[in-house]
Amino acid sequence: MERTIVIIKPDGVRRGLVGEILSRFEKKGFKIRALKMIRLSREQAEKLYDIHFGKSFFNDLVNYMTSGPVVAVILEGDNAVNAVRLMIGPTDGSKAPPGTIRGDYSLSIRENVIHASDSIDRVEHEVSVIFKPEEIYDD
Ligand code: 3AN
Repeated sequence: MERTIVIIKPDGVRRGLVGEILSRFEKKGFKIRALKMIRLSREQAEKLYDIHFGKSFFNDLVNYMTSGPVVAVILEGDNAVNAVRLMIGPTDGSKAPPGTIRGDYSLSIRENVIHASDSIDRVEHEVSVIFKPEEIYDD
């Protein structure tokens, strides 16, 4: 069993999409192993997106990610990292296929509703930025 982390971004929370998005993951068969609403600090947002440090959109990305609460969730299931990336769709909502979360709910490359880790190494890093070990539940 593999785990991944998803973060419903400030636009997703503001627009009332939390229940809809969590419902998709639950119906797909993922188990929720941790879940919390949190306003990211600048430091957390910068760590989360450290691979984009220095890019033209980095500051705007951090400003946006700290602009309101997010909902962070650890999901567990077979092939979780790839399966969840397929469900969220490509980065640019205006190009994401219908049926994906971004394809159904976003027209933007920045305000694209949801983040999901893109590798097992990133899962470990991103989980450590947001969750304490005691906030994660096993069976
Ligand atoms: P993904 O979230 O699909 O893994 P990344 O990791 O390339 O995409 O980008 C991280 C976040 O940075 C995106 N979710 C988006 O909010 C923002 N972003 C990426 N590329 C751009 C861009 N060209 N202009 C503005 N924001 C961007």
